[in-house]
Formats: sequence, structure tokens, C-alpha cells
Amino acid sequence: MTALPTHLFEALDHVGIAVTDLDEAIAFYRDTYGMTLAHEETNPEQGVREAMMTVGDPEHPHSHIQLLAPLDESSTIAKFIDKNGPGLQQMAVRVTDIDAVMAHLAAHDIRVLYPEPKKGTAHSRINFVHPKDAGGVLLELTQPGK
Ligand code: V0V
Repeated sequence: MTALPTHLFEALDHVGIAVTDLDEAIAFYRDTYGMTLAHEETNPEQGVREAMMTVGDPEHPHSHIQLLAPLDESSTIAKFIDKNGPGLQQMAVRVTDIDAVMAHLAAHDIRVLYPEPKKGTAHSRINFVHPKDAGGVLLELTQPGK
């Protein structure tokens, strides 16, 4: 297999945690770890209310923890919590060109979930590598919005 050119993966962007109550989780990460709330959004297509907590200096953010609460029982997050309980649900890498990454993975028969990227947090474009093709890890690809 030809490896993905290194410039396409920029950084570990965030780790996603499935939670039952978003406000409670925000308060826990803020009051326990001193993390700051960078962004909060409802994404009906993904079935989530989500919050990005900055790890470290909010003036110079490098990475985040994303808290994901289900919008309703049909949400993938509700299904995840029913099966596993709350906890680590996904890891997200920031990419410079999501279309190029998707084309590369398709060429190596690695499944991504959507034929085209969908809308993610803060106008990012996102897709996911299926955990069954990635050693049991749901890997999100995220290309930041302009
Ligand atoms: C399921 N599996 C997982 C997993 N979810 N493995 C690792 N990590 C996860 N998060 C395994 C599960 O144990 C099963 O293995 C198998 O995959 C099928 O699982 P399932 O429970 O039947 O669930 P499915 O197939 O209905 O759904 C799984 C997928 C689903 C991954 C397809 O969760 C999905 O569409 N996820 C992508 C969208 C998403 O997660 N959105 C919320 C975040 P066995 O039992 O067969 O061995 S939104 C977001 O991140 C945003 C907005 C953003 O960052 O901007």
C-alpha cells in the first residue's frame, strides 16, 4: 500500500467523548481540568449537541476535547452510549485536503462513511473511516472551515 503523503494529515484535532448531558460534561471539564469552552453547536444531521473544550492556553489552542451529546434516541451517540456507556467515541485528525484523503483511502479499499464530506463543527468538512477498517477506531477526518 502507498502511504498517505504526510502533508495531508496536519495534526490530531480533537478526541470525541460521548456524554449523556452536555451541560454537566462542560461543567466537569471546566471545573475539574480548567479547560475552556471554545465553541458549542447543534448539528441535526449528525444528531448531536457538541461542545469543543480547549486543552491548554485558549489564546493559542492546539487541540480540543469534543463533548458529544445525543439529540434524540436515533442519534449515533445514543446508540453508542446504549451499547458502551459514555466514553471515548472517536479520534479526529485535521486534514489539509479531505477530498484527496478520501480518494487515497478509496484507492486502498478503506471505507469512509459518506461519499461526500458532510458539515462538521464550525463549518468544517468531515468524514469518518469505518472502525471496522481501522482497528476498531472511529477516525474522523476534519478539514477546518475557511
Ligand atoms: C460502532 N463501532 C465502533 C464505534 N461505533 N467502534 C469503535 N468506535 C465507535 N465509535 C463498532 C461496533 O462495536 C460494532 O462492532 C460495529 O462498529 C457496528 O456498530 P453498530 O453499533 O451496529 O453501529 P452502526 O454500524 O449503526 O454505526 C457505527 C458507525 C456510526 C461508526 C457507522 O456510529 C456512525 O455513522 N458514526 C459516524 C458519525 C458520528 O459518529 N457522528 C457523531 C459525531 P461489532 O459489534 O460488529 O464488532 S459528530 C462530529 O464528530 C462532528 C459534528 C464534528 O466533529 O464536527
